[in-house]
Amino acid sequence: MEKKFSNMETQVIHSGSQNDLLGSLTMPIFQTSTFTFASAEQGERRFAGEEDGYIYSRLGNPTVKALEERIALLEGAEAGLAFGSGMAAVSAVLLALTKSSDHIICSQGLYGCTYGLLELMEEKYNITHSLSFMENEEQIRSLIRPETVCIYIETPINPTMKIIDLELVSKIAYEYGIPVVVDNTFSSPYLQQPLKHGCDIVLHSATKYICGHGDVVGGLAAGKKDFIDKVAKTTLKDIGGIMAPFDAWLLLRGLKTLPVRMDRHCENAARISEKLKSHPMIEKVLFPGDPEHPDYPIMRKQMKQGGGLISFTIKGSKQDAQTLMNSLKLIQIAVSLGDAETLIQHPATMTHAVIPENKRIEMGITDQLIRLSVGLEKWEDLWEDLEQALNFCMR
Ligand code: LCS
Repeated sequence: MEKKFSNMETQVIHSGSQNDLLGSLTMPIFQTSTFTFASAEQGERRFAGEEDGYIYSRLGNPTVKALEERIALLEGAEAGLAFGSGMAAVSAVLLALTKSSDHIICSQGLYGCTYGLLELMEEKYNITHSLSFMENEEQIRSLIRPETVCIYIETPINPTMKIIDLELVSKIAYEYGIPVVVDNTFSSPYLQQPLKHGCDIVLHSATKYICGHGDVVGGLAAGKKDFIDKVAKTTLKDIGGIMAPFDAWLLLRGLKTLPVRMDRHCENAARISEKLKSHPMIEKVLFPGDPEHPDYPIMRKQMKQGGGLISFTIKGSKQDAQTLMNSLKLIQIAVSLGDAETLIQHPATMTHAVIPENKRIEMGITDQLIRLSVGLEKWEDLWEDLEQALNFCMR
């Protein structure tokens, strides 16, 4: 039985297929690799697509399907799909959209491994890409070529926190019949629903806010049923980056508290951003929820709140950035984001180290840039830790 609700706080708990088996409150974990057929003929019908039903867990699994239905509803999409990692989702979607010698337009700033994938696609299949901040119509139009097959956006951009105007991009892309893919990892569907702004496909590293507890690596995609079915039957099924049932179960559990967690992440980040701005060791704070952030008006248009991530540059060198991180006592040094624990990382030497230095600098990722994923702790405790570390660096 499928239930639909209009408020996300209720949707994250009740929407999608409900399990009726034995009345269990939560979806069971269907920890099985394969499904038996009542007869050889039934197996034939299922493979031929003439009869609904499960076949083999790489082609579909009930626990995973419950998550796929839920992400589709949360993103306002026709269908959803789960993957073994965010990168499995990114690669399956990009490979489904492209063929050899095509061209992709991307945001000037991408997660390091997404950039690595684009380089790989160019090297192996001559699929080229152009990077742009997409600040106005001319900038976007000037990059569109006959062989351009998609526009791929991160917003907010990891880790520079620039915001791309989704309505502007999708309006132009629509004129040319080019699909717009949005990596919505930094916002989660609670803060931003790209399809409502005219975009076509939405992706997540579910490892982050969707999970929320730092214990799963997973990916999700959502969009039109035709496209999602195509990915399911090709670049997911045949490349094989599927999600395990237990991970889907953990993500369904994590999703239930997404709105509650996001409100706290956002509030904590806003408090910390204000405090950071007034510290003499800080050069610049990059936080989309700050009214002084240059993209604040676009953020207000398409996001519910500014998010839980803050990047900032310090006055000093790479060594000073590392000293600052090493001086923290509560905040932990780790990549990933969106967890209950506040995490700090140095993009130039960690998440974005694979990007050549000149390209990295063009994106705004300098040695002085530090990214903070603000967790769910009491914000005063977080600030106390940051302040003592910043003060230590100034000595
Ligand atoms: N997209 C974005 C925006 C990401 O930040 C990441 C991972 C991915 C896709 C890939 O997802 P994964 O395969 O790891 O689930 N971002 C990371 C980060 O910023 N720190 O560690 C991983």
